[in-house]
Amino acid sequence: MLTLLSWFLYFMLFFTSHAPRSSSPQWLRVDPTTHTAELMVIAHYNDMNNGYNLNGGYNGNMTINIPERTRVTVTFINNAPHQFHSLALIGPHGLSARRPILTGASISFPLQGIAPHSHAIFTFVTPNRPRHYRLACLRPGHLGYGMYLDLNVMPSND
Ligand SMILES: [Cu+2]
Repeated sequence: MLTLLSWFLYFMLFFTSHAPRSSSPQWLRVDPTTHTAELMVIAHYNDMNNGYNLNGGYNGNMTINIPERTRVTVTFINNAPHQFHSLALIGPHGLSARRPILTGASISFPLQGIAPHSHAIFTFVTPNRPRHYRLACLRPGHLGYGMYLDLNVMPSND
């Protein structure tokens, strides 16, 4: 009975993508000893928000927390059937960003995006103090349609 309950909770945690304000540790691996992290972000992960989502999140209803002073390697996958999508780290407000807010924190051509069923990898370093950001698709119109997650840089313990 307990096992059944565990499986149910596991299922809810990993496959329910429309929970409001969810934090998403399953997309992130952090190694505190080397100050590195690996983050996976999938555009059009499911049909939420008509596919204009990142890992199933949109309109900032999903939050990714990363420690300060960490080198983050982002693997971005476009799972959309037809649409180009992109990914960039931007500031926490507004819908008119056209470039990443930190050096290196986007795919090569964020306004253009990458083709369906392709991927891109980029790396950036989080600042040495807590900050609020968004991870967003910068294809024209997509940010305004809600294609962004919240990303918080958190204090580390050392
Ligand atoms: Cu997009």
